Amino acid sequence: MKKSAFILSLILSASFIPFGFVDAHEETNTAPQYIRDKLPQHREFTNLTEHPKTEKTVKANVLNKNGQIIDQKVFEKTADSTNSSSTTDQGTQKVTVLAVADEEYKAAYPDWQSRIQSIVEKADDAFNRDHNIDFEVKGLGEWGSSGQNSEQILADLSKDWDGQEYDFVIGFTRDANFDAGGIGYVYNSEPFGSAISVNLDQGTANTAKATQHELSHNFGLGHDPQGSGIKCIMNYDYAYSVDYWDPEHNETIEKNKIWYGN
Ligand SMILES: [Ca+2]
Ligand SMILES: [Ca+2]
Ligand SMILES: [Ca+2]
Ligand SMILES: [Zn+2]
Repeated sequence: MKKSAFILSLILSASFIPFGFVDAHEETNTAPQYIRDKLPQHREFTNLTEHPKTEKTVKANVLNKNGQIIDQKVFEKTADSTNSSSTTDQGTQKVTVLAVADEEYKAAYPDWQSRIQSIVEKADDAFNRDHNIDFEVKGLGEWGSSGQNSEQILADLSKDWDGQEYDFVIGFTRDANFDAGGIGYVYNSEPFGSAISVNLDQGTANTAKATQHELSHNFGLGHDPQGSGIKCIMNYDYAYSVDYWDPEHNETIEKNKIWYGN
């Protein structure tokens, strides 16, 4: 079976209830859908060469595993080195992010806090530019990731960190069992709690691309068919090479962005 057909069959299958929280009231169309998103890993490990643009100065709470505030960190607004008109593309719709690193990620990077903040700030540049949505990292957390595969690790993040007052919870992992470039929930209506996704460490540049892809799923976007030639970050063929969406996906983001922020 083709990968696209396989994914579609998972979305459509009423019996595919991965972790018990997709309830049976399908006719209400409110249960979050689940996508088994095997966004492939990139061949290369590529880091950003410049610090990405932070659109607005933000103070983030640093949380321990129990959710208690143990520190605060300020991320100053930075200019966009690639765009001189740095105020024109600043998203006025502010959405909040809790960025969490798992134990393997933390062990690899003593600077994990600024590292994952940079990834989110790179991933949101296109959301600012094309949809006026600005992601703000308001929380930084630790996470003991566990699971046999990426689906279980996504569910583990949801179990540990959903229920906080953030629009998005984004996990960053180096867990050896995480068998994808990224994975996220595809919602068909506003999620009850936070929107959840997890991305593999592939260097900050590639991880930012995966993060933009998974955040897009959180807005209800599906995939473009591979081999279609449609250039969009939601097409596996281009997910690591473009930073924009095709017109249909742009429409979906505009329709659903009311789910998040103020
Ligand atoms: Ca940014
Ligand atoms: Ca931002
Ligand atoms: Ca782990
Ligand atoms: Zn995907």
